[in-house]
Amino acid sequence: MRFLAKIVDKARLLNIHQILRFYYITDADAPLFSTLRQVETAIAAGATVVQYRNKSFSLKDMAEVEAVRKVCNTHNVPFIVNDHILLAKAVNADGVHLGQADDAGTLARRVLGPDAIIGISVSTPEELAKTDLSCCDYVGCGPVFATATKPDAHPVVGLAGLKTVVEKSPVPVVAIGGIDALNARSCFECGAAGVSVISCISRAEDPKAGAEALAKVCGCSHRPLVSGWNDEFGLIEKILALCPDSGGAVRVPPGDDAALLSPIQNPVITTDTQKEGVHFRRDWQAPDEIGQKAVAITFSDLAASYARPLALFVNLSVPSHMPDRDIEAIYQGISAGIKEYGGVLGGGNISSGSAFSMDLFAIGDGHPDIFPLRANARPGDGLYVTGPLGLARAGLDCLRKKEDRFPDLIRAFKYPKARFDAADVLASFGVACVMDISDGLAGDAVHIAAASVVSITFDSSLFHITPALKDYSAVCGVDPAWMMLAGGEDYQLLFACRPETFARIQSLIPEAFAVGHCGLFSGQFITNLPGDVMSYQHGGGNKPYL
Ligand code: TZP
Ligand code: MG
Repeated sequence: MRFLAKIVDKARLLNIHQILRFYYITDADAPLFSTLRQVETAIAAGATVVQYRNKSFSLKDMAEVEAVRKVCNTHNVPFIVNDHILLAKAVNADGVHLGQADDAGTLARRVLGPDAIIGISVSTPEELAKTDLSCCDYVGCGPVFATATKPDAHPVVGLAGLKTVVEKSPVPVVAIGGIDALNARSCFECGAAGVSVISCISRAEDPKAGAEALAKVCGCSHRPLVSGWNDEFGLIEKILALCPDSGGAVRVPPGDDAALLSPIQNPVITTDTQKEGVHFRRDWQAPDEIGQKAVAITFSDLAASYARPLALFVNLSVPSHMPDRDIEAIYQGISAGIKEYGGVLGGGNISSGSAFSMDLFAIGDGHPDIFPLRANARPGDGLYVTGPLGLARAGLDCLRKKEDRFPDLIRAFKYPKARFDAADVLASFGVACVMDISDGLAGDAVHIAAASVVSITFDSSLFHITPALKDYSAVCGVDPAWMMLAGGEDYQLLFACRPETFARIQSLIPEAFAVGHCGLFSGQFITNLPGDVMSYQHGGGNKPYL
């Protein structure tokens, strides 16, 4: 466990070093150059982080803050707010920078959460010694050189002062005060992780040239400015070009007010919602991975219902700062998912919203004879799964802990499969009790037990533990059986049938295995659940269930 903590710290440190390299701070009093243009210029030149600093901030400046945040988000540049923890919280900033006279870093951490970047100003080694850095990710040290931008700045600390602060500071140090392309290198030579600048861009005769010259010293490269999402119709056209041609069940392709489907014998309909921060995180999953997983998850319900996918409808809610290319990438993933499982994009909608979320609706063609139900388990049935469990949960934990030694587990979290192949086998044996496991074996088995009024007894000695989960559990000190019972998002099928039927099924689905059996209802849905197993909450770990 200690070893792991070290790896996590190192990952965070590396990341912070990269972020601090070219740190632009906005200048609310620049005579010729609006805050937004300053930020665009700095970002285009290659700035790695932007701080919104406005000593006379009032609510009338809110639109400006939002606009700066949007440009930063669109270009994946962390956005930090100076002084105001609550403003940082209100605009969902990536962090806050505090002075010695501002609220404490500990308060900022409590309000902004564990992922926020928190910086604090320190001018001298003595001040550093007095400062509580327990919640800080970096220190801003200066003024290193004389500056007219902050009239109340401390006396100049010089390169020697900077060097001492760097040596004594437990967190990376960014130099500030009077820095430009000519003297920035000397700050790096003192060990600074980055340089913070205002006037060498905001008040330069040629701000673009000033920003580009500094970027060069910082080793940052120019990035093309892109606009955020704004043209629904243009975007829809591009999206439709990415998706498989309509046809099949959809007689009128997307573009009209509604879709016209061919008649279907057994329409099966399912819906799912995917929300940023709850079901996915964009710093963990690329947009195409998010789209592809959303399709697999939605179609998994069709697989569990013995239905073939016919048409998928997707409503996207996207914040205005999200660039077109990310939305297109989401649809590339959606398209890949549809191509993998069949069906077509039947239509959808894009609207702007405060957060990124997707609502998906899928229409499938059901099996002519069987619609499996959770209520069809019988006492004496065995309880089985179609493949490995616990991998996605372990993968999620790896992403949370920035643990990169288990790529197979991370892949299991990012790319779950809808088990149509296994569903075909179960249907061919007439298995009548099936569901897909999204919330973890323990939580989902309760649904079967409750609907069928049976008591389920797990038998963890029967669990198949994959080598990857075994390794992960040994390294991280977790119980693999717990991961399999409590972990969610594997999207294997959970089913109940007679043991002799399972023996035949297993010859066709070799990775399937027994997890327990169903008995007469004894007053408890699960007879032997370890006390600490809880049901899986997407995005939130686990919560006590029942
Ligand atoms: N804190 C110490 S010096 C300073 C701040 C905010 C001003 C930096 O501005 P410039 O124009 O880069 O010297
Ligand atoms: Mg301050």
